[in-house]
Formats: sequence, structure tokens, C-alpha cells
Amino acid sequence: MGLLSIIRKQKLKDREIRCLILGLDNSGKSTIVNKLLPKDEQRANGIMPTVGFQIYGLMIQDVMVSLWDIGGQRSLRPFWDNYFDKTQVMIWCIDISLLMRFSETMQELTELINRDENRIGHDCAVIIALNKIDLVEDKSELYRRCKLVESKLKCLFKPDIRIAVVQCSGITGEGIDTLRDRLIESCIFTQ
Ligand SMILES: Nc1nc2c(ncn2[C@@H]2O[C@H](COP(=O)(O)OP(=O)(O)OP(=O)(O)O)[C@@H](O)[C@H]2O)c(=O)[nH]1
Ligand SMILES: [Mg+2]
Repeated sequence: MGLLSIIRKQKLKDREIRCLILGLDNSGKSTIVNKLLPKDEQRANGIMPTVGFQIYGLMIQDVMVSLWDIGGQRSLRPFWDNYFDKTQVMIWCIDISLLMRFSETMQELTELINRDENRIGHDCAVIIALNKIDLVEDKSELYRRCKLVESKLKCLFKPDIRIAVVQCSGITGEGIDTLRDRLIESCIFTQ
């Protein structure tokens, strides 16, 4: 971490960072959020589809993050825009195990970006969580799918926009530490 990043991180201390986690229903947002929480606050089971939203507070490297877990069902999507005020980071969650929903998730992300071109990737950093990697056992197939998504993202975002892509599993916990790191890095770089 460079000097500028350290100074920016220092400025983040004692401040609340607001992060939204969005994406299609069933992509695993609430499961990821659950894994990001401290072990003693995690639920062992019983995660239900999110109706509306849930807010969680978590400390990551001295930074207080308020994490907004927003329901992804079709009927809830028209309300997504309402949550962006004062938001520094958006995690967009994609179920990498379900090829048949790739075009739907890209379509929703495209519409979200197009509705306000100055928001996502500018005021609000973007992290793409490629979730459910545990369900794609064939590693070369997983690689192919990740590359496919990344190529679509390249078309969607202008080259100067920094996005982080993280492969993870909300069930096994693989990649969740990386996601946590990217979350803080994104906040630092958007300050
Ligand atoms: N195998 C596997 N299953 C997962 C993973 N993440 C989530 N799931 C399962 O996927 C289903 C949906 O997970 P949720 O976390 O409720 O999905 P969501 O995106 O919050 O859904 P909405 O709240 O409806 O928008 C649940 O049965 C989870 O157990 C994962 O990484 N691997
Ligand atoms: Mg949910």
C-alpha cells in the first residue's frame, strides 16, 4: 500500500462506509453477507429470500462498513436506485454456476449503469462477486465462465473505470477474505 493509500485509509477511520450488495434473486447476496460477519454473528442456516433490505454493520480493518443487503427479486428491482445516495461501494453478485441467468444479470447491471452514468464506477466503486464457485467443479469450465463475464464487463464499463472481480463461495467461504480486502481498497481509492 502506497503512502497516498495509507493517508486515505487514515481518513476513513472513524467514518462509516456505505456498501450495497445487489444482484439477481438467489445469486447468494445474503449468504455472502452472512459469511462476511464475525463468526459468532453468523447464522448456521435459515437464510430466506430478502424482502426489501437488511442492514448490517461490520468492522473491516478499523473501518465501519454499513452493508446493505438488498432483495433481488424482480418486483424489488425498480427500488434499487433509491439506495445509492451516499454509497461508496456496490458489490454486484453473480451466480457463476447458472449460465442461463448470465444475460439477465448483465441486462440488469447495464440498466442500472445507464440510468445514471455518473454514479456506478465514479462516485461508487464496483466489485463483482462471482459467487457459488463451489458448484462449478470443473476448474477449466469455471475459468471459461469467469473470462466470459469479464469480457462482458469490459464492454460495459469504460476502460478508465476500476472494477474488482472476486471469485467466491458464500457457502465454503472461499474468496470471502479477498472480497473483504477489495471492499476496503475500493473505499480507499474512491475517497
Ligand atoms: N452452493 C452454494 N450455494 C449458495 C452459495 N451462495 C448462496 N447459495 C445458496 O443460494 C440460495 C440463495 O441464497 P441467498 O443468499 O438467499 O440469495 P440472495 O441473492 O440473497 O437472494 P434474494 O434475497 O432473493 O435476492 C440459498 O439456498 C443459498 O444457500 C454458494 O456460494 N454456494
Ligand atoms: Mg437475500
